[in-house]
Amino acid sequence: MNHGTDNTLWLNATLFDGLNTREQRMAMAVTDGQIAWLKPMAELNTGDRSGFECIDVEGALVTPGLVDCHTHLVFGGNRAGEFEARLEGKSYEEIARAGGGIISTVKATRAAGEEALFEAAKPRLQALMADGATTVEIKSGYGLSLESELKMLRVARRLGRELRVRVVTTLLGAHALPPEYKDDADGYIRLVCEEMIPAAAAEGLADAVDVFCESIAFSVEQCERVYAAAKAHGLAIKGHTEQLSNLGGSAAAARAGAASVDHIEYLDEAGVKALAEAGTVATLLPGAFYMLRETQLPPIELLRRHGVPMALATDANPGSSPIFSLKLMLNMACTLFRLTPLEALRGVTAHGARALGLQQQVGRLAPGLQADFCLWDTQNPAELAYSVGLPRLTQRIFAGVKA
Ligand code: DI6
Ligand code: FE
Repeated sequence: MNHGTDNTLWLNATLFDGLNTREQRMAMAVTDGQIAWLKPMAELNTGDRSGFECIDVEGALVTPGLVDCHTHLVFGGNRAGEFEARLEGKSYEEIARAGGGIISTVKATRAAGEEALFEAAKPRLQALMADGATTVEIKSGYGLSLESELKMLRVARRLGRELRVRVVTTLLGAHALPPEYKDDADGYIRLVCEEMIPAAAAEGLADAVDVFCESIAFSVEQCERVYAAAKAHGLAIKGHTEQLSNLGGSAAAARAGAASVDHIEYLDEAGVKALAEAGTVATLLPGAFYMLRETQLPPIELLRRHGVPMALATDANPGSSPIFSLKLMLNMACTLFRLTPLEALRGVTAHGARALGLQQQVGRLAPGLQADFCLWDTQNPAELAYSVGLPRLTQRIFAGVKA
C-alpha cells in the first residue's frame, strides 16, 4: 500500500467527519496538504480519480487527526512521590498549600535548561501522537518568572517545529503564586500583565493566555486583569475554572470572550448559561478527575441542554493528570462522565479545535481544512471509546503526509 503523499484519493472510508459519522462509504481527496473534496463512493465518477493516487481503505474508520486542546507537557522532574503521598491520605490541596504540588514542579522546571526540557517533553508529545494527536496545545505555567515562562514557551514552539504535529502555545503565568511573591498576589499579577504577556506576545511565543482561578490560586478579579492584558495584546483567553470549587470564574472568563473554560466540575447553571451566551467551549478533563478521585461531576446534562460544545483533553501534567493518551480520555469521558462515544469523539476533534480557535483549520474532515487524519483498525467509531489499548491506529496523516 502506498502511504499517502499529496494528491491522494482515499477510497471506501467509514468516515467520522468531526461532528457525525457518514452513513455511506466515502471518498476523500487530498491535495497540497488540504482536503479538496468528499463524496459518497456511490457518486464517484471515473473522472474523479484522474490525477490522484488511489488508496482503498476497505471500510476502515477515518477520523480527523485528534486535537488535545489542554496539556502542560513541558516540565522538569516528576511527582511520583506526591502520588504516593496522596495514596497515604494527603489531598491535592494540602500538598499544594505545603509548597509541594505545582510549586515543586516549578523548582524543577526553573532548574532545567531548555535542551533538557525539550528532551523530556518530546516522548510525552510522541506518546500523544502515537494514538492519533495531530494538534496539541501546550501551556507554560511551571516557570512563574518572566525568564522561565518564556523558556517553557520556546520549548513548546520548538516541539512544534521539530515534530510532525501542530503545537498551539498558551502562557499560563497565572498558574500559582511563586514563593518570591508570597503575600503579594497582586504584585505577581502585575508581573504577568505588564511583563510576561507583552514579552510573550512581542516574541510570538504565545497564541493564548490561561489562568488558574481557584482559592489555592487566583481570584476572579485577578484573572479578569489577566484577560484584559491578554486581549490588549491580541491573544486568545482560556481559564482553569471551577475545578475544585465554584467561584464564578467560568462566567467571568466567558464574559471576557474566552475560547474555552476547562475542568468545570463545580460549574452551576448560571455559569453554563454564560458559556452558551458567549459561545465559549466547555473543556472536560476526566484524567484529572480520575487521578484526584474527584466525586463532583461536571454538569454534562446542563451543558447539553444549553447547547454548549464540549471539548475533551488530557490535561497531561506531572501532578493531577500524568496521562499521555487522548484515546484513554475517550473511554474515561464515557465511563466517568457518561458522555456518548459520539460526544467524546467530537470533543477530541471538532470541539477540541474550537476550544483553540482553530475550527477553520483542523478538527473536521471538510473541504479546505488541513488534511490531518487517522485510520483505525475498526469500522465502528464507538470502538475508539469502548476499548482501551485497541483498536490500533494504522495510519496518522499530518498535512496530507504519513507522519
Ligand atoms: N489544574 C490542573 O489540573 C493542573 N493545573 C491546574 O491549574 C495541575 C497542575 C499540577 O498539578 O501540576
Ligand atoms: Fe490544566
